[in-house]
Amino acid sequence: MAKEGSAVAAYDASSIQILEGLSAVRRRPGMYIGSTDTRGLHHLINEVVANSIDEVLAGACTEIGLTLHKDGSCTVVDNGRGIPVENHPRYGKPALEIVMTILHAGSKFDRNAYKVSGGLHGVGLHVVNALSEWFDVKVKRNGHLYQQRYAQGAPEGPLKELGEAEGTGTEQTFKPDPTVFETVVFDRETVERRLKELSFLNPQVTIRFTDERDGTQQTFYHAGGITEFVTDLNTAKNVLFPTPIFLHAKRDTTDIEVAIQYNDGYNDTTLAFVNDINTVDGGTHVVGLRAALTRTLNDYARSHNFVKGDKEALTGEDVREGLTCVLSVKVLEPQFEGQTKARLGNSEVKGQVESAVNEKLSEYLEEHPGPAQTLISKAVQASQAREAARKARELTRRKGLLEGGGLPGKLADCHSRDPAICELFLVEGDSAGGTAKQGRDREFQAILPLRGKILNVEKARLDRMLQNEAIRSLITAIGTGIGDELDLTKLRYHKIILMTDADVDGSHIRTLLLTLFYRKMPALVKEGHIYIALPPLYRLQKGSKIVYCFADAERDKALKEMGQKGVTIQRYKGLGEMNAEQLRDTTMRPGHRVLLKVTVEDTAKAENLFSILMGEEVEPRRLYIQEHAVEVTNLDI
Ligand code: 0RA
Repeated sequence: MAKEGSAVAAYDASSIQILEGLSAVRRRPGMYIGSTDTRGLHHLINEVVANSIDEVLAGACTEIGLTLHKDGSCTVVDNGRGIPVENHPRYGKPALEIVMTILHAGSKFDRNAYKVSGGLHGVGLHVVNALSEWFDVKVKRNGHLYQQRYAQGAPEGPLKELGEAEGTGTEQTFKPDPTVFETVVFDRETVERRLKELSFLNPQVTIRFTDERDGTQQTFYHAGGITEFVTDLNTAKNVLFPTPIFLHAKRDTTDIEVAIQYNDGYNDTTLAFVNDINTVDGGTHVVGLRAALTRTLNDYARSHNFVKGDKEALTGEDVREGLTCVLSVKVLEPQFEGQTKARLGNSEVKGQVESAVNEKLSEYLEEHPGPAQTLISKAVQASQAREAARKARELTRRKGLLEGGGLPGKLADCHSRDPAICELFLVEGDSAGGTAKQGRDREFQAILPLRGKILNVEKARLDRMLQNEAIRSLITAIGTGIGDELDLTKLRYHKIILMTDADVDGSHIRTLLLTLFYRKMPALVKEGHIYIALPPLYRLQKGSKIVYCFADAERDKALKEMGQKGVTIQRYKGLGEMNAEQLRDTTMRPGHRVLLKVTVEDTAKAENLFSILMGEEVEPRRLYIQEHAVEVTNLDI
């Protein structure tokens, strides 16, 4: 389309600027979205949805819809004010095109003071646009419908006016570029979890989610906000008091909200958000919250004669036993740190959260003696158990020394003492353990067979956990210790590999181990030391040619290539069906094996499933098994 007058020069100049900006994003996508794996892919959705959430925060939007389409694209629609389409004076073209190609958080178009920035968050729609094969935007505004389409970030044509329309809103559809991303398949559960989370954090909005790939549809609306979030997290637990404690305060420009409830379990489930971003690695806000919790509960316990003197002081671990908590802070200029930018760095926030929670929580406790006494009694009990655990640990240490070397007798250790190259295989059962011992490379591969039941850590306290032999030998072999005392520098193997059968028992043991690592040794998961070995499902043989396959599709492909005739197929039901050589060549040998690195999300998923299947409430378990009947039977073939 021809432009007239002085706008021409501005248009050309800005077009060059835009193309340069786009190619910068496409050249180094990781700089903008962290990575091009599945995490980076889902970052695109977070970014687009965040823009609609900004309209919610501006009080201009009540509904958001998200649809995953069969062709791999994603639509986000909102009933906000619509991205402005008026000409931008400096660039001589519609504001929408500027938003889609240049501007990002920090621009004069900012609607939300609590912008998300700092590393990977709030990078702007132009980044999503640049990394999409195509991006289609529709805007309803000023009584008209407008539309524009982009390819790899560049406009395919000018903004078009398509006709009249009622109301206002924005509809964005984009298809991630397969030449940029390692995977372009959105994961329903990841999207679902994020939308559910956002609906708790923004109780004003209704979020509808449709996955056209499998026909599922869900609506998220939680008027109760983070209080309801905590109630939801405690669904499968026995709570100590029915209504979560809700605290809200402001310190300077920082807005602080906390919801707290205790259950009769032993774990700490604290989810922390900064400007709606889940800070899985914690940060200053979490440090402030913990300090306040410990201080306030100790003050209350002492002034109400639950404990005497400093000797009996409750520790942080004591007051967090059985805690379920959601902390949501809004920070004006958040600094996100760490590899995945999931930790808050602003030092001033620690004091702000600490002071707010100290004040509001002590007020609450004075006004609600019922819940106050219940939760203090729980912390006092925890403190007594901690003392018992300390004694049990001492005993374990002494016992370990008497057995010689301190390492468990079951462990077939490797020769090397360089943790960086050492690997520990956790193998289900003594028989597979024996095969693994023969098949390993003794130089750097150690084997620990796990016999019998691993204790259900969901229900057990530290002292009982340490009485379980399988868990004790596991912890001793790993070398770091557990809980607050975990010391990563003592890690004896940089790869800890779970090697279990591909059946229900195997998946049960895997879940138990993942829960143990997630709950008691989270640093091992976060630092990427936990792996799952993937044994083959099939062995195809024709004459002297042998092919191992790890999935049904792979088997079908291999069958075609080998010619169906004369091929014998062996289906492996467990590790025990392989001999040492086969196990080595398919599952243990670097370069030949397939290892899956376990992420925090994997463990969170396992953990949630675990609460449902192993917790004490019957109803959620029944519902889960009913809903997943098909999957459960598939697991057991
Ligand atoms: C800039 C200014 C205004 C709204 C928006 C951007 C806006 C952006 C997105 C992205 C997705 N949905 C959106 N909805 C609105 C305010 C415009 C005004 O004051 O009318």
